[in-house]
Amino acid sequence: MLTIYGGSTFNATKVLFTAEELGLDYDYVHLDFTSGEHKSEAHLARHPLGKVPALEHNGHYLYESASLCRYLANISDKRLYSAYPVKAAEIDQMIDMVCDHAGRWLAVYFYQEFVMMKYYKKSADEKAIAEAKGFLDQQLPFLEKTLEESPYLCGSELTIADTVAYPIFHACRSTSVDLSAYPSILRWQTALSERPAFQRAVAKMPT
Ligand SMILES: N[C@@H](CCC(=O)N[C@@H](CS)C(=O)NCC(=O)O)C(=O)O
Repeated sequence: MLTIYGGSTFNATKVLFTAEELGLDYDYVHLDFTSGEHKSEAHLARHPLGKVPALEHNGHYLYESASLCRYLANISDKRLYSAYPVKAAEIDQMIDMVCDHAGRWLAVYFYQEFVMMKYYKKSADEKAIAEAKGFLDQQLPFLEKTLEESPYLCGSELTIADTVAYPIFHACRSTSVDLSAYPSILRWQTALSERPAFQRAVAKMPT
């Protein structure tokens, strides 16, 4: 029995997208942040910090979105991942690279221009946005070059590097992040957004 606990956030989308691409049979439980469901005793037993996503599989609780995606691939004969240590390490390094660098700064845009405005009715902190833009200007050219050379982040096939990396790019479509200088990233973004598995994943989340 596999259950994914999520909320309306790009980190939960990563796990649903991966599960859908793998064709897994799972239940999805959507936690309502506004009523504090993620801080309930029941959810704190699944995630020590009361965050999403979290996963329950055969009585085991797991959390951290990229680790969850890797786990789902591992229980699916390593599909979207690799049985070869070097290839698996290349996929892992791309996940870390995107999450720790470009993804981190894209998340600043999402937080400042979407979460702050929608949930806290506050305007974006322009200094934080300028800092994020400065780092993205340094980091996005690497992703552009990678995607110029191959259709996906780790070569010719979709991997969990893509299913983990893409949701923050998708979330930032409603922000002022400007990707017009990066045609290969835009091509990758469109291709992933059109995947039926991605569309099924986002359809599970109330807006
Ligand atoms: N590194 C974690 C981040 C988890 C996280 O921060 N989740 C946010 C939503 S994107 C959350 O649950 N926030 C609610 C809270 O912290 O109260 C992951 O990738 O799963």
